[in-house]
Amino acid sequence: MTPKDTSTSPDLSLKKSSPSHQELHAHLTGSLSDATVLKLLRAKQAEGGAKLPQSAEVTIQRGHKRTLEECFEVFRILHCLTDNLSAIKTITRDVIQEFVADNVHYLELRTTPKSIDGVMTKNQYIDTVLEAMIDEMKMNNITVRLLVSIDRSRGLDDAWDTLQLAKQYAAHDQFKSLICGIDVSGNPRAGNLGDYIPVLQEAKQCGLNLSVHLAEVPNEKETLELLKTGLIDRIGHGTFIHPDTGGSQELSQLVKSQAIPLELCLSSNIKSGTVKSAEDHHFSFWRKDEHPVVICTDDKGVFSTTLSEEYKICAETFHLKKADLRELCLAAVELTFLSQEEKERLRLSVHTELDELTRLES
Ligand code: 6MZ
Repeated sequence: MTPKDTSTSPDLSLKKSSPSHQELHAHLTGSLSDATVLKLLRAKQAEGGAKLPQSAEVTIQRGHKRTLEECFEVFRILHCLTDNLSAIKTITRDVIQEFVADNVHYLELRTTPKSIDGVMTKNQYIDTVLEAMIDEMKMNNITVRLLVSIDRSRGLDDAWDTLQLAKQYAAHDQFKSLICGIDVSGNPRAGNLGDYIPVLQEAKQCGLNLSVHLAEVPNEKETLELLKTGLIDRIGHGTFIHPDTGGSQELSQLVKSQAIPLELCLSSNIKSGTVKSAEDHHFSFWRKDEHPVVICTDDKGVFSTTLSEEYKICAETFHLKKADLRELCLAAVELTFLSQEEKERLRLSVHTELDELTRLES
């Protein structure tokens, strides 16, 4: 691994001239910065027994690409570095601090609970993530919520297990307000999402919000089956749904009729090769149709990006004006998995901030 040794602690300077953002699609392990990876490597080296690959590039710099399969290999390597509770605490804290430094005021993190015999249980994994979230919220101006991820490559038993865990925490006195739903992710070429529908039905019955990675690669049959369930609250990526980007009228009609918002991650899609270039990104087609979308990072570490960079790419590519960006910001608030009361508070604070920025500019 050859991460740059730029700094061991994140830059906390806030960008005051641009509005704060809401991040709704960020995988915890994929969000690790080079600085954090280096910290973890050093901890492993200090332990002395690390079985680590000799060389691997963790981040994908601008202009560079990898296949989706190669990206999933990077996750596997990162999981070797995050195989204990101390590392889970470090990565959760670092990732949140880095989002704070990028002027993110609301963050929905997602992660798959993992267990390692004799080292950590899935409960301890989630406890550690939630405790780190609470610590960081006390010290920073950020609200963080957690989506518990089902990894489609881990099979149905693991998915039921994850759902039980999510239900347990969603009913927990101390933690319930921090759990905002279930994410379904993992290698889109692994398994069949249709098999997971009973899990999603139960999740929904329990009042959990559902964000599902859908059509990240072309798969009309699977996408149709999932959309027809009417269970999905937000779609991750949705690259091959719109008829202009390799989907179909039927798929896009199903998304539109249910008004399912899309979580769009430009750098991720471009660098993993599912979208040719920013100009070709499905953002433009859905926006033209006035469909709800939110700009997200996906894996800010692996794809070497930040949320403000994603907004910048979007603005430059699609010639968005300041007003358009602010409209996107406000729209993002509506797409959060917050309760109505919490959403109202966030909406108010974003409005106040945007009014203040407009006043400073005039
Ligand atoms: C699908 C993705 C993903 O859970 O270990 N993940 N799943 N598509 C993507 N697009 C590139 N990026 C990340 O974070 C890493 C995990 O998030 C999912 C994968 O399951 C990956 O192993 P956690 O914190």
